[in-house]
Amino acid sequence: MRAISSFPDPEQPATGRIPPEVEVGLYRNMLRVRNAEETLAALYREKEMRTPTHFGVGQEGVAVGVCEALLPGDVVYTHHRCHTHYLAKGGSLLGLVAELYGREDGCSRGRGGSVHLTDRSVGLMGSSPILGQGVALAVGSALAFKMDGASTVAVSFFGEGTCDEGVVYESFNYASVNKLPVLLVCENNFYATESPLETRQPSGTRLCDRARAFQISAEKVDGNDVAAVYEAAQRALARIRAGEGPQFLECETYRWLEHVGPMFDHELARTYRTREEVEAWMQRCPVKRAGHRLLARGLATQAGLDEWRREVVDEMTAVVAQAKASPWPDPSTLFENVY
Ligand SMILES: Cc1ncc(C[n+]2csc(CCOP(=O)(O)OP(=O)(O)O)c2C)c(N)n1
Ligand SMILES: [Mg+2]
Repeated sequence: MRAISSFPDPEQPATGRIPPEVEVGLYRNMLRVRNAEETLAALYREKEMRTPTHFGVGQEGVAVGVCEALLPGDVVYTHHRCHTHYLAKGGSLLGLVAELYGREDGCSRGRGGSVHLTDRSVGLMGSSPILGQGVALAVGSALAFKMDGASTVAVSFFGEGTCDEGVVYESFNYASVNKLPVLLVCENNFYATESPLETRQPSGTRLCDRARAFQISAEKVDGNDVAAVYEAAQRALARIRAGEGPQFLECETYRWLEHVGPMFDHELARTYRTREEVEAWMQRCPVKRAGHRLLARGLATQAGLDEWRREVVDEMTAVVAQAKASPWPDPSTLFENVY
């Protein structure tokens, strides 16, 4: 099990001292994101959603942990696996669901689909399926913030496969030389489409060392431990806001579903990774782990966790009905906002 043998190897585990209200918020946000994506994945099989969809089920700890540490005015750029980041940054559930159904109430008014979520009102500046683009754009935003003397931070979420793109290193270099306020968050889920990390990078490669080569300080964290991600993001953001320039976080995590689409790989008899490996990572479920910690800290009861679950299910049920009732975009507006 390739992706298991290298895990876990965080540089700093969670301290266990997160304020209770934050710990509860991290759990409830992850639960909401998980339920939204699992519901969408189930509905996707009805073939009413026609957009190619990359689910982030299993990776919620990264989006929620980082976004919880941000200030509302901070901005986020992401790539194709973007639902988690949109919701974690405060995006509208209806905006997400209606976008996947191609409706006018979608955050991109039904024109973008799953890989083009954008919502300036919550600082989700853009999602792009072009790997590396979200890194360059975040660095550009960070340059603007620095020139304006603002304390705002730009965040880029990208996969470890995106670290194989040249533009990423041009962006790292520029951000470092100019000490730009950008947080570079690499979600290392060990695969790019169906290609494992070890077949793409020389053995022993450490992604953090790539950032350090540009004098960017870097930290590796257990991405399935939302508290550890939150604390690492807080440390990195404090350094950025102190003027120390870009920071890199490598968050090790794992995607449960196929690369694009709602199925498990084993349902399609895919062989690029084993069912045992997927199931071993499902045992490390970030949502369950956070729930166990709440119980252990006495911050929730099992009945309380069940009640929160019912709340997110009810919210999602209502939003799906609303999205399906939302109007289609008027064809006469097809060329609006096209540049
Ligand atoms: C510039 C570019 N090259 C190739 C692709 C095709 N592509 C889409 S997703 C993907 C894998 C991305 O892997 P990673 O960055 O690790 O993100 P993950 O899908 O694992 O979240 C590839 C190669 C693309 N979209 N853009
Ligand atoms: Mg990947």
